[in-house]
Amino acid sequence: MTKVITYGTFDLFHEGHYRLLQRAKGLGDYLIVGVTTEAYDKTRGKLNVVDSLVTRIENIRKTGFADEIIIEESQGQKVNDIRKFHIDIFAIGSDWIGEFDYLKDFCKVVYLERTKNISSTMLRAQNSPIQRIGIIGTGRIAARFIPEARLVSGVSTQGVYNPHTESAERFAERWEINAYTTLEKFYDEIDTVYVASPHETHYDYIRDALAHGKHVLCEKPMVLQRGQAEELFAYAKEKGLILFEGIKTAYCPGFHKLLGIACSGTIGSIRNVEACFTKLENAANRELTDTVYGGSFTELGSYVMLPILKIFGKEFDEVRFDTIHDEKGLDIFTRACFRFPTGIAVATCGLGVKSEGRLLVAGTKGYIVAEAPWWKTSYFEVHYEDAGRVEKYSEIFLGDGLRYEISDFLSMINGNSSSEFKLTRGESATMAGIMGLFLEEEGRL
Ligand code: C2G
Repeated sequence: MTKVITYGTFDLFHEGHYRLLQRAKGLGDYLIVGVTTEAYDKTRGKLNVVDSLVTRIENIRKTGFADEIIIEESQGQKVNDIRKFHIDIFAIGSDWIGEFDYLKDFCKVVYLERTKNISSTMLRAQNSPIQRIGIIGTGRIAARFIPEARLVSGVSTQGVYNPHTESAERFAERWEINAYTTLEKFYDEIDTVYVASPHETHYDYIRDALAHGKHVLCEKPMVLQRGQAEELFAYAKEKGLILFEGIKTAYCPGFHKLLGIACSGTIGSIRNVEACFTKLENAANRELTDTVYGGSFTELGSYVMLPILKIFGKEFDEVRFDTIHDEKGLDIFTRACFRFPTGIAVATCGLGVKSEGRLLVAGTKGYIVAEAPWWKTSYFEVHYEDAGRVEKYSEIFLGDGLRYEISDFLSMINGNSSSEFKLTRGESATMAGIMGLFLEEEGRL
């Protein structure tokens, strides 16, 4: 008898899950299905799981494919299960390719092709809240998005659009999703859009997606002019759709803890914020070759402006830019100095100059410091005049951290506005306005 085992959350049970179980069963004579507990999903960073364990087990049972259903409670359990149940084959969807190769020492490992198309007929029939996401753009950030989206229950990455057939197909093949080279077909088969194309194309893509009735999650910087941001937010509102700027730091739990403490009065009244983020970029990359929309401020400015606006608000009295240019005239190091009614702030970013990336929030009683990579906040300290008194805080930050914004975006689509405060429309528009001022000063707008 050939014994097969597979594992999963199987939340919001859909045809991808059904087909996976069907083929896993087909590999042998006896199928064991391991279903993850809520606690295990939490530790492995799976967000937004909707169905209870009981419902998820019941859905698997109803397929008739499982001969036995077990509970997966912890990391490392798979090896023990394989030994305990004398398993011959471990099967899992191909979105996990390579990840479970370590089990080859214990049994055969089979990756079954993931189901690309979650059909709208099926979703409608089940009244399912699954959002099929279509990605616009095939760059590095788009590739980072997919594994993160996989860990948010309730979204399924359906495909990618790029007008260049070869790029679209190469990307789609790598991630086992559909390739679209026309927007009509793309919009037909998806519910929401993730815009991950070059900055200057965002405005047109967002407008078009909203016009087609799609919610939009757009990579930062959403747009580079205040007027464009305001117009798009108004248009989204008029259409009853969510338009959401993806600055991952704004949605990660550690950054929230830091803001909460900063605003709690522990360090007194805040008078100064300094945020720095530098990343030495390859000279051949778009960021350093696009002399109109490239450069350090458009690339990293959103991250360094974020804590400043969150702490001092949107109303600054003055902003001044100091910039170091390369021979092409592109800013490789930029410092934006702000004056607010109650304090001052400096936002520093660089693609061609390396500096110490740190976030410092100084108050009348003490200061908070978070070292690089503070934009993926997982640790920070609170210091006081008494150097011996240091409070240390840590918080979870999983993977690339995009899952947090995807999860909040999904909640907003589902009518829950409790995370709207994390990055308000006004804050997004203010950032676009500052980008616009900078580009004007540089003579690029
Ligand atoms: N699946 C699929 N096609 C889809 C979606 C999912 O074939 N469109 C597969 C997954 O690859 C997985 C199974 O369905 O094999 C269950 O998917 P999830 O519920 O998302 O669970 P997952 O997070 O993949 O569980 O121990 C847990 C496992 O390691 C992974």
